[in-house]
Amino acid sequence: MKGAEVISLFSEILQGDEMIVSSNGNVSRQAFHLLNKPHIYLRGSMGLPLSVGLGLSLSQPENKVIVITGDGNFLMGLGSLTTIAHFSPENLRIIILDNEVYATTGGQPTVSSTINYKLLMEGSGVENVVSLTSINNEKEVKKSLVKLLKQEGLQMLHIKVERDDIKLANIDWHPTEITKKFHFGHKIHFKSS
Ligand SMILES: Cc1ncc(C[n+]2csc(CCOP(=O)(O)OP(=O)(O)O)c2C)c(N)n1
Repeated sequence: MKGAEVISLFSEILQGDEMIVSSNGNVSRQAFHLLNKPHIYLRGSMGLPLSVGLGLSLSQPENKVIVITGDGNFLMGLGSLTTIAHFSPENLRIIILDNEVYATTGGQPTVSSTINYKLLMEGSGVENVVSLTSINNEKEVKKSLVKLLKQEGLQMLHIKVERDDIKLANIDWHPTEITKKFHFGHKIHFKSS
């Protein structure tokens, strides 16, 4: 399966009130076009989806927060993995779409091919980890996504995906617009100090 195919599969099983954080580049573009709802589509700097997902899950404990990240982004923000495992937010789910490259910028290899994700995440203290290391297993991927949404507690799902070179249009919402639409769409009100 390709990353975009996983995201569209995923969009079929969402219940509607989940909060999604997608990593910058292709993953955010694909999520933006396929999910077509107000979520946090990160743009610009890499490496932030784990920390943004952690902050969001702690500040919005009533909502399920789902981070969808490329392997490049996940690895750049790896320090947050141990913090996430330590605080273990019940409402947080992390999905890694691992194509072993920085596809957005032309396919330079990441260091993903030599990482054992299950060991990495479990060693950091995450208890519920699934790592799908064979590509193209749609049935298995769907089953794991359904389980990820249903099962209680912090969970991480690592999925090897095929490299996808299709260039998608940029996200045509400015980051401030993304934030405003997200707040409005999920009825989040911040108290002014
Ligand atoms: C700090 C930083 N470094 C580099 C870039 C350039 N850049 C944008 S997306 C991207 C690749 C992201 O890789 P990954 O998360 O694996 O997703 P993929 O592109 O494979 O879908 C890179 C290198 C950036 N935006 N920010």
